[in-house]
Parts: sequence; structure tokens; C-alpha cells
Amino acid sequence: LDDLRSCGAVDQERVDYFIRQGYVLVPSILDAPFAAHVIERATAALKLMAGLPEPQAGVDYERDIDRATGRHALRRLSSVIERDAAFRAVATHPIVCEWARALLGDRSAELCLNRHNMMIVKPAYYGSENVWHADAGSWLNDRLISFMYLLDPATTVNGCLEVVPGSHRGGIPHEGKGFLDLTIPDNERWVQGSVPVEMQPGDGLFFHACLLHYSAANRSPQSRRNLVFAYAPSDAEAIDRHPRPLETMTL
Ligand SMILES: O=C(O)CCC(=O)C(=O)O
Repeated sequence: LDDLRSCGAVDQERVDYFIRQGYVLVPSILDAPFAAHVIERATAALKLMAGLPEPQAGVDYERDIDRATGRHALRRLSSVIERDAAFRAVATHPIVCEWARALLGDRSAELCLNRHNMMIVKPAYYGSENVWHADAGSWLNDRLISFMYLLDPATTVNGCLEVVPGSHRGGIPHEGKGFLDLTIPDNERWVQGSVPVEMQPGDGLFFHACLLHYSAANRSPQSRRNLVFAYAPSDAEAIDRHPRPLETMTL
């Protein structure tokens, strides 16, 4: 664990911030050569997909045809840990795992195989909005946390993640739904205190399953790619109510 002292080692101040706010940004969580390798593998994985007929299993596409390519822009690639060793190396990296254990308060934290485990692409010009939601609303499990690892700069111009600090402490106002119904005035109030989380390639963001988040459409020429994984404490399976049972891997 010597390398925990370089890069984005766990620090108590950030752990406390996560407990209060429901999210925490860890700049350059993994070192720059590692990030460069993952970015290269992501580009290769997307290039491979771009050469295959549509639709492909485990791939979600944007609705509109990209006029430059005559194809649908790719929006999401699932089960990434099985697609490339570099993606698995992010999800199981000792630094990331130490963070997951610290934030979950559980030394036996596990990686979720069928929650997140994907690459999100908010493609240039065609990236669509991701409406306000908390992941626990569709996961039916409020014990999990997510880890987002950035592969491109994410700013308010290309649809970075926006969050409602502290919303994880208020319960889930949309249990059983994949979105927050903003026609309900009480729900509208939740998102008034939102903040954008701008990030650079190689940065990591941990966020609680009950944290409200959103991202705007990307109409800019700059894609925004990231990996996202979920981690579970060892008791998460016992309370899981999702019809597709939670599958995890020991770290
Ligand atoms: O990256 C985004 O735009 C949304 C991500 C998201 O909703 C999630 O990771 O749960």
C-alpha cells in the first residue's frame, strides 16, 4: 500500500466531507501514466464499437443519428471490467478500493458487477441530458456508493455531473423510480441548491446512492467520457430489493 501515499490517498478530511455532503472529489486519484493508459484503452474500445454493426449487446446509443458518421453516437458501454484489463484495473485499484472501504466504513467492501460497471459517453453534439435522480431510486438499495473516473475534461459546457450537496441525508424522494419528478413542488426544491462538479481526466468522484445528480445535454464539440463503478458494503445484499439480484466481487 506504499503507493497510497502518492496520488489520491485516503484522507479523513475528504471522508468527513463525503459523510456531510454525499460526494467527494479526489483530484488525480490515480497517477498520470495510469490515466493516460486507461484513456488510450477507452478510445480503442469505442473505436472497436464504431466498426461493429448496430445494435451491439451491452451498448446504449443516443437517439439521433450522428450526421458526421451516419450512425448513432454511443452513449454507454456496459460490463466494462470484462471488456478491458485497464478498466478492471481502475475498478480494483488499491487506492480506489481503500477509498471505497473508508467511505463505506467496511473493510470487506465489494465491487458491484451488475450496478454501473460501465463507460458513460456524453458524445460531442449528441450527448443527451441525464435527468435528476439518485441511483438508489432504481437500485432499490441505499447502501451503495459510486465511483466516477474521468477520461475527458468535464465542464458545464460539455455536461459535467451536477449534484445536490447533502441530498443523500434527506431520504429518497422518488423511491422506485429512475428520476425525480420535478412537477412535484417539494422535489423542485431539492434541486435548487445544486452545484456543478467540473473534473479533469484522471480525477475521481465518489458519490452516495441517495445523492441527487444530473447532467445537461452536450452540444459542444468535446465528448465527455468516464468510467463509473459501484461498491457495496458486505451487508448490502441482505437489504437489496432489486428484481435482478446484486452480484458483487470481493476486492
Ligand atoms: O455521467 C452522467 O451524466 C450521469 C451518471 C449517472 O447518472 C450515474 O453515474 O449514476
